[in-house]
Amino acid sequence: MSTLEDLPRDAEAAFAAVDNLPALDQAKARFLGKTGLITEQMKGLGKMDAEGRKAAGARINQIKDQVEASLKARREAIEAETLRRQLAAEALDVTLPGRGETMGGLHPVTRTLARIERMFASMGFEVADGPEIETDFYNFTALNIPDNHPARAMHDTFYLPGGHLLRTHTSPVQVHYMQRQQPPIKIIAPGRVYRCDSDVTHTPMFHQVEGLWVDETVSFADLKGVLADFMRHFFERDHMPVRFRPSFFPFTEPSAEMDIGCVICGGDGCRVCSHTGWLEVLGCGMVHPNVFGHVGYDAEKWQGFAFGLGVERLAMLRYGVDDLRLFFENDVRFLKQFA
Ligand code: 2NL
Repeated sequence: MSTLEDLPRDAEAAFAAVDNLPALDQAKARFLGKTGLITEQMKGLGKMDAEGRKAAGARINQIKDQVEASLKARREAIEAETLRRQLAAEALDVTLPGRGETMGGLHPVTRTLARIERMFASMGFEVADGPEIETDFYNFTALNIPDNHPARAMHDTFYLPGGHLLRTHTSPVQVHYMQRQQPPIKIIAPGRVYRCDSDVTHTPMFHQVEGLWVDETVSFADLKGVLADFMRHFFERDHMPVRFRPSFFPFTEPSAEMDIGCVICGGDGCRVCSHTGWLEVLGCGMVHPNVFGHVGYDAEKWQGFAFGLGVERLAMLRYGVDDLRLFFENDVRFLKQFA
């Protein structure tokens, strides 16, 4: 048990032994608390006579002041040290070199879309757009696609509640346009389209550009000229073999598929062209009279051609990308090669 005169030294030693505020508070309680050593000394005063009590009381108060002073000094030292440590831990070296910025770039599909739009714009086509959520009429009926056509089947089309669907091609944009505007018209409709189909060569969302030129004398010869010119410019070739094979679409008659000489092997035959020397690049044809009927055009007066092409497919051929899925993974190591 410490005597009164030992208390200042004992307290100072106890305060010096701790290095944080909660531990300091505990040490303080041992000396200055309700059951602490100083308070203990105060209680002893009751047993003294008046004279002794006055002297001893004064001495205890002096000692208490000393203990409180050393407590205050220690508290300030701990607070200063805590602040110093925090500042040291949070220190920033503003002279270190910065992390630097890397320049972003347009997605290869976006670049290909822009290139296609620019080329058709230079041939006098206006760019049209419209909603991705459509009705059965605009996506199918107006395009002469009969009720029982397999393209309407559940497995191809994403149906939404309330009789709506996600457009499976951008033709509905052209149907809306024809309803609003009498010929002559010369438009392309680029955009996202959706099909309930997903494997190595199909993604549920992809990009399409459709085109439509309607006037009094637009012919299949115009179709061939416009599309062959487009492919030559798109692939930057002076010489580009093209051919048109008969095909079928409900919305065109006659219909054709267009092939170009393989841009990978130059026509010699390779994996990309399945050793045929040819690449299928789009579908096209003369607009079916029933389509004109659905939008209120006089099919006796107007004729025109239409086509539809897949943007990812053209991007793959132009950039030599062999896997469609790379366009949708958005791996920066892939994307930065197009910056
Ligand atoms: C393909 C085939 C094609 C059309 C799309 C079209 C649009 C209207 C009227 C008539 Cl409004 N036709 N579009 C015509 C022929 C083919 O796309 O294989 N696309 C990837």
